[in-house]
Amino acid sequence: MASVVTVDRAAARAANSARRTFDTMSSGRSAVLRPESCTAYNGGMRLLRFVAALLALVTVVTVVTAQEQAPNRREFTIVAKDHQFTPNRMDVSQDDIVRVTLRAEGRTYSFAIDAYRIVKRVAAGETITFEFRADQPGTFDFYCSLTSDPECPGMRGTMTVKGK
Ligand SMILES: [Cu+2]
Repeated sequence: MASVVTVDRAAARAANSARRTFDTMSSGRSAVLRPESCTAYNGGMRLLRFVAALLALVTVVTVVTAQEQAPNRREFTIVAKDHQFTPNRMDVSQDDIVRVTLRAEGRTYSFAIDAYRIVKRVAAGETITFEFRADQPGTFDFYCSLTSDPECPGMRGTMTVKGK
């Protein structure tokens, strides 16, 4: 009889121990009974959640950064003819990449924007393309900087760069 009691007590202790382990595991949201690896399992889940949160944060930061870094591209085709630019307006936003295709008809013209240090010459009948970043907000004249014709100073257009 004595040995049976001992076995019963041992069994009861084991059952109590298992119940405590189960209670501990059940107190969390995921009641998974894995007595031997309980601590390691919880630690693993915590690490996984941390890594997932970190990945989400990195993704958000990457998307925001990409949006800030990818500039808009704006294209304009301008014809210089009879001492006029057509069209004679360019409306862009700050930091846009502005690509200008400029064609000269009848004679040689140029296209200059002082504040942007731009002077481009295009020979009669030819087409040039250039681009620049509109990094300065404001309103700027573009004009023909050649001095061979008296009409040149009056050949003007306007570029408006809307600030961020
Ligand atoms: Cu001119």
